[in-house]
Amino acid sequence: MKVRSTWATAGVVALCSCGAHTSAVRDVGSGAAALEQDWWQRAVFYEIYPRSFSDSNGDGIGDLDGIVSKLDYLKELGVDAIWMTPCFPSPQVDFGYDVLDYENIDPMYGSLSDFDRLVSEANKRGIRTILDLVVNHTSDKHPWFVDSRSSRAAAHRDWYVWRDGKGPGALPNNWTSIFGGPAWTPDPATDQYYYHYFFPQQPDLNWRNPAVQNAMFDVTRWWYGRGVAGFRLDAVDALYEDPQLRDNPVLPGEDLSGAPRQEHKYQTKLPEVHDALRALRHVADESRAILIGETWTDSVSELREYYGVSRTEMQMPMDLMFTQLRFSAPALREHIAAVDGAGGWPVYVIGNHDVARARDRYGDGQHDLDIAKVMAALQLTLRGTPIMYYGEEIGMKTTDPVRREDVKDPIGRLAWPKFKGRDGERTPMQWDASHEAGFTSGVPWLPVAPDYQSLNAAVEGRDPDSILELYRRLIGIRRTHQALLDGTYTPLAEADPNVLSYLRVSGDDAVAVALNTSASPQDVDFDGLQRGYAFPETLLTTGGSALRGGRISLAPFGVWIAALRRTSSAN
Ligand code: ISL
Ligand code: CA
Repeated sequence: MKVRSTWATAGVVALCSCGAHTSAVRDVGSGAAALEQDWWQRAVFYEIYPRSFSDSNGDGIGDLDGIVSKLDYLKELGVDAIWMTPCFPSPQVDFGYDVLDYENIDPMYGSLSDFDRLVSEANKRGIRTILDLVVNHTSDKHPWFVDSRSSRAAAHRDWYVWRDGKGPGALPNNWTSIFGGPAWTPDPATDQYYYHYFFPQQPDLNWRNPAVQNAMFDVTRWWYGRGVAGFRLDAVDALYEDPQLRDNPVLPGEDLSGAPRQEHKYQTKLPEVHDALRALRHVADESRAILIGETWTDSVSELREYYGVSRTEMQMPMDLMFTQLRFSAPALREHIAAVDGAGGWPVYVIGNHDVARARDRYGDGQHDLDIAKVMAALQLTLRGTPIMYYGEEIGMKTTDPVRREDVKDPIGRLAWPKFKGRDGERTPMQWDASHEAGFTSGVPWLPVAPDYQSLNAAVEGRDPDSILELYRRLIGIRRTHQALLDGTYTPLAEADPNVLSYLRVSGDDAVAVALNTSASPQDVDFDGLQRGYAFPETLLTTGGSALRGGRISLAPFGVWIAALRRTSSAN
């Protein structure tokens, strides 16, 4: 069934209000005009999970030299910045999110000199390096915690959150860890409990202690001095806890461990978080570095707060709500409008190392690859910075372990079979059809997905219709069209239930995008635009979508992107 809808007047309204939009857009935080956007606003970011990207020495674990060997691939893809999840020395209980030395590299990944080489090789290719700062907690093996637990009088005692139980054998309160079980672990040596929002091996730092703050600020300075362009700040909303230790409200249902669910009201999102972020930003500004936030928010207004009053907090709080959206034009349209209108520079994320792969999450089980292509086109043509996750560009699938004994992520072992953990989105990158997908010459730490012989970067690099080629073309188009870099975002045909369409405009440059989120062909009227911008020059289409007789005929899950020129009547 063909469905017809129209872009009619939307285009005209959009074009007329362009000036007003522009002034808002041009307030980009640094006070600079949009034409002088900061590098991170124009950049395409790419998240690397180092264990799973490329193994250079055959031990089955990806490493820094492996990443260096793939920089040309990333450059060719069009990546401007890589964010590496933690590669600091760590017992690896939470695969690096349990740090025991913030100023070194874990030997399994290489050495500091390998790191320096990585930064300089990346820089040679115009790629900046972002590290992941685990600010909320350390490993229980970190010398700070080892000292802290040694005695109540220890120098680092107050670097962590120690409390007495409420009575003999009773915990300080009802708080739970989001990884299951109580958030308090008793420590017989000093007869108190320590607090951990994550695993017991990840004790929370006490951010109310200025010594802790200064130590973390110094860590960031140390890496900025080594050429790091910024940090992704891990679990920022968990930095502070209620000093009165009030009990959390209990909710219906069960958490991962089968205990009653609770609202983590007194453990997260305390207002003090923003003081810490301003201080971290102050230090970042000394080195013109950027802060990216792992900001799991419940609303756009909450997301907005992370930019800070007068943009004094993070430049790039991630919109992770995007990963939870349904793949449907109305749901996407509504959310994008809210984020775009929130006043900060949007940061769109469709997948990461904590959630199922985008291909399966947005997919309907039948057209997953087509849907992944639509999501790629969307993420790379919106107003804002895209952060990709490795493997997304080749359409990798979530590959969960089949047996509990094969699970590596401790949450998966705990919550099996209800939740199989995060291994599924962390399987080795599929480079080619050779031994273990070209990831390692040895035995990979997590099995390579069984589809690697046909689903890999080498095969897709030779196929003009592959998702990898689509990503390359999209990034290329993004780079060469000012409208896609800094242009306003104007939704079109907002009542259309199946097609998400919008216009991006920057001065004389305009790009129109139409995305069919349905499994049937759709027709979109092109009339409205002709009064302001016309003469479409097709930049990219999928599935044979095309402009026919003034209408855009979109294939099922089709993508149509075109550059427009301003007509004389559009002044
Ligand atoms: O992973 C999640 C759900 O599956 C999230 O709740 C996640 O644990 C939380 O957002 C914090 O994530 C970050 O810190 C964790 C680490 O395990 C995650 O990998 C990291 O992204 C603890 O450091
Ligand atoms: Ca290795």
